[in-house]
Amino acid sequence: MSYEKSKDLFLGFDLSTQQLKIIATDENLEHLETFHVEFDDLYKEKYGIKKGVISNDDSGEIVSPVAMWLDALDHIFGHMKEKGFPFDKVRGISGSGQQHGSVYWSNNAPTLLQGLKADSPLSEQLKGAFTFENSPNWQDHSTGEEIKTFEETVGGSDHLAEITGSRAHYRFTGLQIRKLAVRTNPSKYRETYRISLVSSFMASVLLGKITNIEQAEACGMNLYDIKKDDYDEELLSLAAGVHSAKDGATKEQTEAGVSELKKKLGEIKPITYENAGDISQYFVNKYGFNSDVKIYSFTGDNLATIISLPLAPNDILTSLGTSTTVLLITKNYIPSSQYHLFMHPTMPNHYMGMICYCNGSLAREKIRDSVNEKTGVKDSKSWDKFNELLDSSDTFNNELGIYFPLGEIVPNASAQYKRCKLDDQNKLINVDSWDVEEDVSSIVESQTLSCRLRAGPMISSSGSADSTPTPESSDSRKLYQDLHQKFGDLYTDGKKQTYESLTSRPHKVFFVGGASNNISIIKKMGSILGPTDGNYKVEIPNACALGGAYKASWSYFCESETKWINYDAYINKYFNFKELDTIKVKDHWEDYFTGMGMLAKMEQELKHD
Ligand code: ADP
Ligand code: XUL
Repeated sequence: MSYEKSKDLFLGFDLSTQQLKIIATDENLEHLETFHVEFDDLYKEKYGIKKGVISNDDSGEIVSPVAMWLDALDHIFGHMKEKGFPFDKVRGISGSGQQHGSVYWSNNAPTLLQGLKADSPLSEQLKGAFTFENSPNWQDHSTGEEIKTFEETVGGSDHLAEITGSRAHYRFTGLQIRKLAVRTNPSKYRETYRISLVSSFMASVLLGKITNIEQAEACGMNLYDIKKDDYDEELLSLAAGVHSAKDGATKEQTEAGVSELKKKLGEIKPITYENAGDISQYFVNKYGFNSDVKIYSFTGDNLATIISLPLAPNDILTSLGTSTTVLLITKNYIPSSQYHLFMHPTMPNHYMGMICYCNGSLAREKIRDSVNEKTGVKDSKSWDKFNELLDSSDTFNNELGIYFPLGEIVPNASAQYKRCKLDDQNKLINVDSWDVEEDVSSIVESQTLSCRLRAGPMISSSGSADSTPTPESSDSRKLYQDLHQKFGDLYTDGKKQTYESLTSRPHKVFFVGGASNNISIIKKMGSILGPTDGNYKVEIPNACALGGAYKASWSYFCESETKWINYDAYINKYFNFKELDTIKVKDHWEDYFTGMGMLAKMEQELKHD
């Protein structure tokens, strides 16, 4: 790789569960080279990990060794140096970390970080810098008790979501902190000087000083009041184990415990392009960075993914991996216990909605397998027959199925199948089974309609004070009235759907992930979601690292201009649009109003555990 033509380089980090990745981009957002370290390849024995983590099946505890991340950082920079990487051209660094994980610094950390010497590895010099040697991982399931405590205390999951953007989840940092502070190691918790998230931990190491948690990432803790732009004191008291009712703490103990935890977490400053400082001399001396390389705040991996694309408000990114994750940008703060809202990492007053489904590709594979078996397709993994059937199913035929081979998160329901037809009186009739061929279109339709029902409130203009209302067209008014006549009021996850939420269309829809290679599937999905400005398929194998590099170069650009440049304007200017594949789709948005009504009603009849 030759860097001769590049003037300025930017590095984007991705510290994920199984690897550390770094992408180098130039001043034109050109992606130049990727470097990575697989943790299992190098550290299986040294740290006793498997797939990057140490798991305890009995307790559900899953952690990652912090020292391993330090080793990985030295290793990857060492490898880049061996390959002659021009560190002296790097101007800025940002990146992302797996969300929710936390790192616990000791009192010695500031001195140790400041005094790092180039002649020995980070992990050795920072041995005494942590109170806990492991970081709770996002896959951890050991905090069931804390979920109950958090939700009960604030009056339920929906109320917790109102405050923090999400209901309580095992992996969320506040719950993990409470587990350590109350159940597993109160004295080490008390000894802890500062707490970082995985993202701010990596930024801190690069800076040689502990830096703040970034505001968008802070929303993954169940501690931060998004509307107030500040910590919620009652939730902090829970995390610190000093809640009056739950922990029997006196007023003084609560106040002291809350203020102690606030100090440990540090202040959360509003989203900014401003740097957090210059790179530590350790990296200057050891690898040849210039002393004035700027370190910009690191964010969460999903948050970094949305900034790797020219995503504007009301655009949807549909990630069709093993599970389906829908990320969207919205101005509307409409929280729900069924999905997550985070602040947007580069657009003030915007949010990222994240809907995580459990039943995605695997549920579709089951239908594919049945179709292949029934029709005698030899290659059982072939999608050809499935696609042929999907392509020939043109519009909605008043039949819909729900396919949950695994328990589902959205909506919260146990593993089950449900198939319904709509009769002439618009009544739902349960059907035990139908030809498996029917399931092909039905599964793609119901998965997409679920997303449309949930994205609707977030992309509609009704929830936002300063956006222009959707022009009320007589067509959409009529569609809404017909729907209402058939089904009455519709509710999704306990919230009433409105005219705006049911009739708002997304702006653009982007498809990524394994199943986005299946054009028949994404065409069907696109035709139902009905974006006004097109459907696109994108290959972004290193999205979160790339998002980090773009964030670094955008921040550097804003700093050099000494003013805020809108992130989407910046990305649009430099983004290589050739990387987007436009998918031509027949628009069936209107035909699926009845489908929305059916799905909303069917979801209300689902079984729960
Ligand atoms: P991960 O969640 O591990 O990142 P990927 O993004 O690689 O996964 O997606 C894997 C899933 O993509 C598989 O479960 C598979 O069903 C689905 N997939 C891959 N290719 C196709 C295809 N041509 N048609 C439909 N599904 C596909
Ligand atoms: C998001 C989450 C995961 C991790 C993966 O809430 O827990 O997507 O961020 O690294």
